[in-house]
Amino acid sequence: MNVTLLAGGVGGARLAHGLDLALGAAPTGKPAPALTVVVNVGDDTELHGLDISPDIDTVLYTLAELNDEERGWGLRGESYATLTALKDLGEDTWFTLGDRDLATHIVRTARLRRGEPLSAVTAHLAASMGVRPRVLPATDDRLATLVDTPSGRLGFQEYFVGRQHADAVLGLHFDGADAARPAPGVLDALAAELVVLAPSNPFLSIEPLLAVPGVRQALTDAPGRRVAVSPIVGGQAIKGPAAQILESLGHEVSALGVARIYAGLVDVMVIDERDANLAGAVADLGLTVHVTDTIMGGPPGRERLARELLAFA
Ligand code: FO1
Repeated sequence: MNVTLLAGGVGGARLAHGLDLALGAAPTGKPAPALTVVVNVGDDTELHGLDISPDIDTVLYTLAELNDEERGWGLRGESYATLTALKDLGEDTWFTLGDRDLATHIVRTARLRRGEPLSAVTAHLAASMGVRPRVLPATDDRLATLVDTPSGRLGFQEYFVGRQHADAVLGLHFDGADAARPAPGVLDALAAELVVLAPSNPFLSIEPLLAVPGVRQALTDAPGRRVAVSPIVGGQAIKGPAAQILESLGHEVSALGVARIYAGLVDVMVIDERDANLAGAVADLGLTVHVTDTIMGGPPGRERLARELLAFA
């Protein structure tokens, strides 16, 4: 079975891990089940001269079981000697980069400068970490999410980490998207038997993927089952600013609000059991509704949710 997950950061990484665990190794003589994770690059940034792809790294570290589970991003058991030294040299250190995480950014930057596309660099990093699924950036081209706020247009990480996503979001701009091309393999991956939209932020994580020309159309025309998992549970975001952004952009802050955004792009909407009362209204949008516990927690919870999704293929 071929499965493709469209993912942002932490929520996407956790579901990718669950799908990897659930798909497991191929039984002898059977073709290997293939998981492709297409990852948002709108959060990518450059700091200290290094190219940083936070969502790709969150997905890689989580699949390699090297991630810091509590924070959701970065590596477990990190040290920060380099960041402290950078601070002593007068650098801005608002973006926390651990010593071992920095090695990832150094390798990425060096290879990009040698002319390798981000997809090839990501494949190299994934192989080095023993990651089994194929992890693809949405595009090898530059695509930067810019956030319009009452204080003006902000770069994504300035909004998200620098200002702790405290500003009201008036709109989003995906700079470079018009000229971006899907990375090799992305459009083919959307022809999988199952395409899952992770419980990632619909505006900050999924929209920038769909903004790459051809991707939204390929998802609309996808021949397999298309399933989205709501990142809103009980009117609140599982993590991050999804609830505030839904509200400021005029959407209902609920799994129904998310379903309205995804109607036409997916066949099945997975909502949390705490939102069971919304199932009828979601079904009225023409979607099949699956009600379950969507809070994944640790690996067993991720694998359980993933198995329920695989049943839709
Ligand atoms: N998120 C934070 O909230 N604070 C940080 O200092 C931070 C550093 C960081 C470093 C490397 C990395 O791969 C991710 C990092 N993140 C940090 C997470 C990241 O900014 C966001 O979670 C994503 O961009 C949103 O999906």
